[in-house]
Amino acid sequence: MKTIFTEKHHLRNSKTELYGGELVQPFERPSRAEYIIGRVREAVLGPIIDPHDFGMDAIYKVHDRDYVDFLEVAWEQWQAENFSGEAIPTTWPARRMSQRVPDFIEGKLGYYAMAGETSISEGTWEAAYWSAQVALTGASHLGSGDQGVFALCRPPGHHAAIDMYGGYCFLNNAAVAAQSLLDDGAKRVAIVDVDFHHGNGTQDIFYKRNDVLFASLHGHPADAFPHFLGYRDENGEGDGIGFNVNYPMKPGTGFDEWRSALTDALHRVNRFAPDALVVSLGVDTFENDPISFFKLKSEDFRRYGADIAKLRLPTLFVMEGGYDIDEIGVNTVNVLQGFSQLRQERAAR
Ligand code: 5XA
Ligand code: ZN
Repeated sequence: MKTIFTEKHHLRNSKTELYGGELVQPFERPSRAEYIIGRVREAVLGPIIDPHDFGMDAIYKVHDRDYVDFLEVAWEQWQAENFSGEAIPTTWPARRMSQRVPDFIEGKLGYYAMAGETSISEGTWEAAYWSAQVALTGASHLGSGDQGVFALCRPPGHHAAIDMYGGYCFLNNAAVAAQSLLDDGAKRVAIVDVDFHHGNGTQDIFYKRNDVLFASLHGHPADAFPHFLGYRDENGEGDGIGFNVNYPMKPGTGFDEWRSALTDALHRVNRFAPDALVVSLGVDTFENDPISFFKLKSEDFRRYGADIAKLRLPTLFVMEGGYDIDEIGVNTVNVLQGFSQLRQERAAR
C-alpha cells in the first residue's frame, strides 16, 4: 500500500492548546506523524510518496471562500496586533447574537471557530494546505487504479466544516478527497469515520447530498467532543435524507460493541454501492488514548482493517486523530496491514 506523506506537516507546530483551563502542549503535535511514518517504514507497508500540488480549486469545492481567505491570513492579522501568544478565539456568535463577520481578528476567530482549544500559529495555513494536498494525491492514486492508499495527513481534518475550524482541524482532508473522486468520475463515494470523535465537519459538508454517504462511529456527544453534533437522529436533510448515519457510543465501549456498529455501517456502504470508500482513520479509539474513552486494543485495529477490506472497494485511508504517541504508529499500521493482508489473501484465491 502506498503512503502519501510530506515533512511539511512540521509547519504546524503550535505551542498551546486550551485544555482543562490551562494552556498546555497540544496533543496534536508533529511527533504523531513521525511515529506513524516510522512504523510505516518499519513494517515495509509500501512506497512513501510526496504529495502533488493540486492547488486551491479542490479546497474551494468543499469550503467557503471567505473561510479559506480567513485561514490564509489569520496568523498575519493576529501578529499585526502584537499579541504575544498564539491566536485563540475568546468570543463567539452564540444564541441570539449577530452572525455578521467582524473586521477585527479577535471577532473573526470567534466567527470561524467551532471550538476554542485549537491555536492558530505560524505555518498553520501552509501545513493545512499540504495536508489537503496529501489527501488529494491519495485520491488521485485511487483514480489511477490503486485499491488501497494511505494519506498520512497532518493536521487532521474531520472537524473542519464548510466555514469552521477547531478540534485541531482546518481543512477537511477527507471531504476534499471525496469531492475530488466525484469530480474525477465517481458517481457515489462513501466516507466511514472511525475516529473516536464525531466527524461534524464532514457531516456538515455533505449533509444535504445523496452522492456521499457519511457514517461516523464516535463517543456520544452528550459525553464527548464536539458535543453539539453527532446524535443518532441526524440523518441528513433534503436530498441528503438517509445518507448520514451516526453511531454514538457511551464511555467504556469495547471492541465487540464498536465492531457491531462498524458492521452495520459497512452494510449500509455496501447497499449504497459507491465507486470508492474514504476512511477517516483516527486511532484515538485506543484504550490508552489520553483524551478519549473507548477501549480498543492494538490487535482490534488489525481486525477492523480486514472488515473494511471485505467491501472490496478502492479505499483511501485519511489520517485523523490518535494521541497515545507510543502506540499511534502500531495501531494505525495495524489497520492498514489488516486491510492489505485480507485483500492480498482474497486476490490470491
Ligand atoms: O478527532 N478529533 C480529535 O481528535 C480532536 C479532539 C479535540 C478535543 N478538544
Ligand atoms: Zn479524534
